[in-house]
Amino acid sequence: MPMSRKIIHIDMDAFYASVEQRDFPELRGKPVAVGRPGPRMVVSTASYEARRYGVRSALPSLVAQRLCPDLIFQPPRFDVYKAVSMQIRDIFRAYTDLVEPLSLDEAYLDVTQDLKNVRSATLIAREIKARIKAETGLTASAGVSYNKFLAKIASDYRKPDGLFVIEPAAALDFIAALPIEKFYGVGQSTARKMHANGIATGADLRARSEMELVHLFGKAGHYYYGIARGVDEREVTPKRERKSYSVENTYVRDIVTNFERITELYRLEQRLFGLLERDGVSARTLTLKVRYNDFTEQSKSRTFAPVPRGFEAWHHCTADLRKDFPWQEKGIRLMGLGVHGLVRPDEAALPGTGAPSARSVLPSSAAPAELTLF
Ligand code: TTP
Ligand code: MG
Repeated sequence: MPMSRKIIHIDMDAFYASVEQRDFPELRGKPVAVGRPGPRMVVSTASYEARRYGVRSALPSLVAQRLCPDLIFQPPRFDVYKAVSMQIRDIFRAYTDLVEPLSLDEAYLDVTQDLKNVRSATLIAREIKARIKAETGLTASAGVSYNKFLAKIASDYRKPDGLFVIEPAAALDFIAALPIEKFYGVGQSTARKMHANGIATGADLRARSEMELVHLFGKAGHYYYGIARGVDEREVTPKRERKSYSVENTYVRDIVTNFERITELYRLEQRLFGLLERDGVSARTLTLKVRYNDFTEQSKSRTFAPVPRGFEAWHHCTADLRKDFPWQEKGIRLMGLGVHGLVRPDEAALPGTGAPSARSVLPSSAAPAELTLF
């Protein structure tokens, strides 16, 4: 069984409706449908209060009104949903490069190696949920497992505001008990066909041979055969070009000597510049962030020209930047190193941005969004 990956699936709860209830307090606690009333209209989504009446996505508005006479129709505000979507994606990208958005309100994250060195996918999911709540006022549900299929099912399992983990050892039993309607990728017509063939649960599905499933369902049969056994090798494929790279580390024990500071910084350099190398990109601006044991924070950036290339060049830049930090008589709790102003290979011929410049010490709250990670 593949056990090597850590995948999180995050999905916002009653997304459009929750945004409306957030922005219009008079809608809170009420049955709300996002969409327009009247013939030929459909409901985009419904608040949990409205779902109790059977109102849900894609239901004709007339039917929804009949089911719930007190239903409040709220016209959609896509620009606001889009803005929230960008906010949550920024939160995801603080933890990993591998973010695959599926729609405005959901995404897969591969956190096998996370940028903050948290290491635990469950802890990351918890942190992400808390940050979404703090920064947007909305709740999300998270599923954690070792592949996309299980992570997606897990995020749905404890909605709303849920966090559900399917550990590798528990996966097979979990799948066996699952009604096939719950399997992602099994639509209504496939579900009917499965029932007609005596397949009602994951256990029933697992009892069938791959040949039989391919015979019944064509190419999808291979996928069904795999997921019945907890096997889903699909990768998390990021969709957007990134604007910055950053790594950081929180230390269990404060760093107190200059030697440790340099060694730990060197470790961060290896991680960060390794990522740049992997992706074949360079950058103009380097930022170093330090958090001390009294929770004060210092962050400094320098822009270099020409654009540094290769580990050696970056190492010299980091050493230069380090000189901007006067040695403090307090222990260091966290260090972060990052770059922005990315230069991709096809821009290599472009000149840099002029002479090196140092920016003054920034409180982290004043740093641009892509630097707040440090
Ligand atoms: P979903 O995540 O499917 O639904 P949801 O977030 O509203 O509710 P849940 O708590 O069950 O996740 O879809 C996200 C948004 O996409 C939803 O708020 C509105 C929009 N949407 C439509 O406009 N039409 C549709 O048919 C569906 C399914 C969603
Ligand atoms: Mg949702």
